[in-house]
Amino acid sequence: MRSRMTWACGFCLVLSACSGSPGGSAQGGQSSGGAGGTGGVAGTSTGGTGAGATGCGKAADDDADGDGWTEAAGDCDDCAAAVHPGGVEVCDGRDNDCNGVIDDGAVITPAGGAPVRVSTSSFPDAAPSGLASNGDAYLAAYTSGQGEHIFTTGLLADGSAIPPGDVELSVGESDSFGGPAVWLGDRYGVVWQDRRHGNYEVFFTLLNAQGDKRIPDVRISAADGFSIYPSLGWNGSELVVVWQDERDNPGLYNVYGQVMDIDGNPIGGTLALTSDQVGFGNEAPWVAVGTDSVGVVWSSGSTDSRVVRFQTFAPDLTPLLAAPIALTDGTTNARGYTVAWNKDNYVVAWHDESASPRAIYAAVVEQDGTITVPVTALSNPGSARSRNPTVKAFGDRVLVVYQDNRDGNQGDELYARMVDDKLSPLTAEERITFWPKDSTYPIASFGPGGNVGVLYRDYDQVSFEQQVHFLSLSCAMAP
Ligand SMILES: [Ca+2]
Ligand SMILES: [Ca+2]
Ligand SMILES: [Ca+2]
Ligand SMILES: [Ca+2]
Repeated sequence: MRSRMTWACGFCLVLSACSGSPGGSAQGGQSSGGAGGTGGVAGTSTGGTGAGATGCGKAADDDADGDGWTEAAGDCDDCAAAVHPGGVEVCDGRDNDCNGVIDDGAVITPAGGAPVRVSTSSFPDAAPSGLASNGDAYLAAYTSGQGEHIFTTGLLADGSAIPPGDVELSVGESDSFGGPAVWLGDRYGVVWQDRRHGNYEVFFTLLNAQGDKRIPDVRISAADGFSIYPSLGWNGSELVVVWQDERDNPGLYNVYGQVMDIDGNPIGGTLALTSDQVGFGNEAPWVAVGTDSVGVVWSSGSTDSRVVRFQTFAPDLTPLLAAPIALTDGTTNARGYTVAWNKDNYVVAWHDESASPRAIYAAVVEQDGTITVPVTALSNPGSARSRNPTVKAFGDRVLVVYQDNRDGNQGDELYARMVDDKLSPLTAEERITFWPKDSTYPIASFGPGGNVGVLYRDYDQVSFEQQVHFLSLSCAMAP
């Protein structure tokens, strides 16, 4: 028999009735390499899995994508021929001219199409965990049946499934919960947790665009107690996985991390990223990869009081700051946090369930820990509340998508807004879902044509089951 965790902050990411979610893990797929599509070069997608099979971007003096520029000469993405100094900026989720800004000046608006149901299994509920793109299509990952199974599926730009559709990622009925997916230039990487070994461990594998596993599952953690809530980052040559781990102290968590090569081979040991345990310990980390650093956000605290903590690390996960930064003061219930790298600094965002207003909040933090933009409300829910932000960074601005119940439409709807790199609004808050009942847990990814795909949970309008759906925000260059 399966057993299901019910303690304080168990798998609230898929159990909407549970209000104690630390949240971060419900927002997979924010590939921290920046643009979701940073590759997709023809001919590099069928490589093997041995060392050196990455296909592009391995040597600074190679011109792997054949665009005439090496990394050393300034090619900021040697996996994409449409990206190089002097390139023409087009809507593609990439920084074509290597000025540090993705899709300069482009306007992102709702595409207008109806949401597409993604989860097709027979389970009466499903929750999104990851969304990434190779520039031509998406890979979606989701958990079905509250941990019964994890599936992945390829999606076209409009959200329609690429045959064969759902492919099971999990192994048997092993209490499996999905995590983020990231495009690695010629393949997808995905992380998740399951308890095939008795208690939860973190796993990784590589998938092709159809969701087929290309290597056996890689076990990332091997420790007493639960290892859960993995997040995944990619810096163009190395992966970093972070998760919360119970190995040091039963019932109390620390954040752990592991650097890996593109094939899932460990580089260095598994490292504890936190040590000071308060309340439940350190939970539900989220990672983003910066130019010369790795940014990790997590929380510590108790059921109704949480501190959002942030720390930067060197690429080998050596701490860069003497101590983590506290972004909230512990008097409120801050949750649902995430982090993205925005050209020069980190944007950390979360929601607060007891602040006034109960809004989406964010701060801008430099690699050296300097907070250059203090905590700022990104939404204005009035007496309602906003939750679970997902952010996509463009370099000079940030798109934030979140859920909010201000409209009274039987629960939450998704909203989107663009803010600048100082967190000042560039657009109004715009509602992007309209079906009755809750629309929740958005995960955004750059996708084909620079559109921003959003994977989220909504009620199927026939069965009224909570299923994973997809909608698209379209990119248009300014005239
Ligand atoms: Ca090149
Ligand atoms: Ca290039
Ligand atoms: Ca640019
Ligand atoms: Ca572009």
